[in-house]
Amino acid sequence: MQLGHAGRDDLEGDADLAQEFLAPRGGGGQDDGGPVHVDSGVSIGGRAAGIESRSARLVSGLPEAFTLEQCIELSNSTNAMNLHRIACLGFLGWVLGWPAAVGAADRPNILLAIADDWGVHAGAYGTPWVKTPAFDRVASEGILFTQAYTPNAKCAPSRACLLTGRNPWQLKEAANHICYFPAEFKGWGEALAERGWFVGHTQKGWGPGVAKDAAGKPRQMTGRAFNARKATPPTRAIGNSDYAANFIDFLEAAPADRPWCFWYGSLEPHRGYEFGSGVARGGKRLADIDRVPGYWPDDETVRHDILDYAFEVEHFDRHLGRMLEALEQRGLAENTLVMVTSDHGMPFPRVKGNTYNFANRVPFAVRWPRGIARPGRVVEDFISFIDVAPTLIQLAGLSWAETGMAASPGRSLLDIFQSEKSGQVTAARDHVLIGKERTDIGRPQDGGYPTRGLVQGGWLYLRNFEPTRWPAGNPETGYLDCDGGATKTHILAARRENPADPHWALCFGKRPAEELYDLGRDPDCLRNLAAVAELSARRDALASRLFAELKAQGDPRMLGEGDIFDRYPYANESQAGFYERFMRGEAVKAGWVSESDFERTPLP
Ligand SMILES: [Ca+2]
Repeated sequence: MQLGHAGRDDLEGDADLAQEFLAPRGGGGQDDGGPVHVDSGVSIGGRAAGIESRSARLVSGLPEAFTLEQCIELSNSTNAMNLHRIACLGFLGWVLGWPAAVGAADRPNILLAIADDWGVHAGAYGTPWVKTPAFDRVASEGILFTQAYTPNAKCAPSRACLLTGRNPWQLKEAANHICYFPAEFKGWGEALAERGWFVGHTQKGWGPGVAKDAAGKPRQMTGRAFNARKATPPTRAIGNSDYAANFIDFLEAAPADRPWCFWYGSLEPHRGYEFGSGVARGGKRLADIDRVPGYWPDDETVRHDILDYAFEVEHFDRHLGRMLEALEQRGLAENTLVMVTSDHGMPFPRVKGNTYNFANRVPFAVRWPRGIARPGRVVEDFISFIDVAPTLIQLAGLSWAETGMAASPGRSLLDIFQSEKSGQVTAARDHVLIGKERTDIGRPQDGGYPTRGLVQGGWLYLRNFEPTRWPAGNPETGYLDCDGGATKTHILAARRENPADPHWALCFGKRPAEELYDLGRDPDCLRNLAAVAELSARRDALASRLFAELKAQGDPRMLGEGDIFDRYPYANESQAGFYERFMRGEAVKAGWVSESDFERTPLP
């Protein structure tokens, strides 16, 4: 069959754009050129061995990680009292501005592995059709989070939230995909480098988009690039970067007397895929798939597409496994924080670029032998990408003020690392905010599809601010807000046969201003309950909380100034104004969708 993706092939003739904007495999992200409800099978392995010694090291290494209340509580406890006293003295010293007792050698190194477009599919989450031994190992030797979210399910804005600790509506231009990143927002990669950390990355850092400082110089948001090592890829659709070898080059270059931070930004499982590779090369079977989400047809084409995605996830995981080995061989595993996640859900219709359960929820596991109490825990707290920056800044022994980073509404995860509890550790972490603006072009005047949402208590509430617009982009311009691929091609073809096709309506059709889903009964978010009278009080309570928090965070959408997000320029000038240019007959290129994605006439 004709493969839907045009990504890599089209990009080859346009290397600069490929590098800078479309994050192809084997190319680089911007920096080079410059969320469970676990559906099944989560195993909770209790591993209590070595807790005491770990606690001791943790306490001596990170006194500032305790709150004052914790210190009082801890110093009253009889367990390891002296150690806690030391910790609390350290904390008080930190509060009072005493010189930090933590030497550079005591700070953990940081390895952040971020896959591109990987949903919550891993052995540790009970997924039977993908093998992720490295991720599962990080989880079993650390903490597996079941309710981790990105605030925005598209590459550039998601990564912007991860780096800055701010929500997309607090990031001006950086709320949008392919933007000019505002010089005023610093990320932790830059903050750590300024404080003497050795910071580097391989492949995709922040992006796609353009990030320059106030003087016009390209920014190194994830440090220096390490991309020299190449390897033969397992399919023709996977890039040739040897991520793990690049990490080893980074380790060799890292000065022994400085802590380091490495960003492993794989280009998998971003599209395109080699159709059928999951079966042909990965040894998978279509019957391995336990469940196809209700918004896609369950047939061979879609199952192949899912397994091809799985095969690419495994490529990411293999390199992660080699990186874990490299840490062990160098005696670095004990004091390295390994954090593994993805920028958002899979690159399939109604997932990437959307605001549903499987769009914003991401895989998330953290290992740090010296700093995580009772490893092997599964934690159900709601955490967000905006919590990562406060976590890493605290681990680095820095105060937020001295980083020069704009204020973050996120909360450091250190309390969860240090707790011995599983399940819900911190009661206040009971919800997350999500939202989007322009996650791609393809609508008149380069308009976005503005949405805000709240996940709490098993419910997802969404407010769509421009419901007359097309969520996945206009049909006549190829639904550009949805990457081309076998499942997309398949669903679009089905609507041409049957205009009432339910999958098309769910994935590409217009949506009402309000949506409400019962995530426990309906994790696929198929039945919108916003108009159910019996649920109106719940709906309104969720909306009130959402809007109150957004207002407190200065969201322009709450202040009647939301249109500003549509006015920010699209950073790829060759594609800006795509809708108008295409409609007047100009041959505008869009390598991430297929020719057949373009409807011949506008749809009502
Ligand atoms: Ca991505």
